Amino acid sequence: MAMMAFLVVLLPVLLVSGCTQDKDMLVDCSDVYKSGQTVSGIYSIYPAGDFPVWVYCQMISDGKEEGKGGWTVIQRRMDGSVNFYRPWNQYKRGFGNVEGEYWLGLENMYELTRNRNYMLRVDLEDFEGRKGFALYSSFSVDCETDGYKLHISGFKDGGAGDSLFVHNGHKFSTFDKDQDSHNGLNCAKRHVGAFWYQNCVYTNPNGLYLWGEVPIMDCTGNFWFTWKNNDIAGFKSISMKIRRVS
Ligand SMILES: [Ca+2]
Repeated sequence: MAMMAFLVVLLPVLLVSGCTQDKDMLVDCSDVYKSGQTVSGIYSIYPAGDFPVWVYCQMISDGKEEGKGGWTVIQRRMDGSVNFYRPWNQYKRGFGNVEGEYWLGLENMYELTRNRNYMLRVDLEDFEGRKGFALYSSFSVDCETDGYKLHISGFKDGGAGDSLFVHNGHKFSTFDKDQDSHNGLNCAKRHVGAFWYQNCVYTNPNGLYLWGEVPIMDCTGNFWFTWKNNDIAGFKSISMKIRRVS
């Protein structure tokens, strides 16, 4: 029952008529963490200040500066339970299950990052249990009319290398909205995913989940090129999370 309840939680929930909004509304997991919630789990946040959005907050406080505070998980793959080959409107609004695999939605990412500074961390784990990550000191997403263009900078290596640099400055593409810079190809269709494709891809976090199998067509899994090349059986888990920088 609990899982069913969370299947629809990414949709905006109407506030009860007559209720006033809390002026200390929690915008993201950084706020949730600061409010005293230091256990990782599902919380509601207010990216645009009006409607609540359920999200998984990863609370890391291992003492290292890069790990401190509450991270808002914006993308997560972990078991292949959710289909990520979806059209534009779903990538815009978000989909999935916040207890497991989900995409927070481009509009939410835009609302969060439009007036605030965020860092981005991408965590990867392969099917042999090896882990790596990539850290970026700055992350933001433009508005829809600008194609939800990606902006990242300040890479710091956590063993995975920088596979996002080729995607920096590019618009988001889905199979039904080709905004990539490859004139002869629909990168989302070719790589069976949706991403800030350039010409086309160094990483494909929203590609096929392969359960450790080598893909039938190369470069269609959820790979991260600078750690392992495109032909591998994708990653067991890959997640993208952001944390506010004051
Ligand atoms: Ca194209």
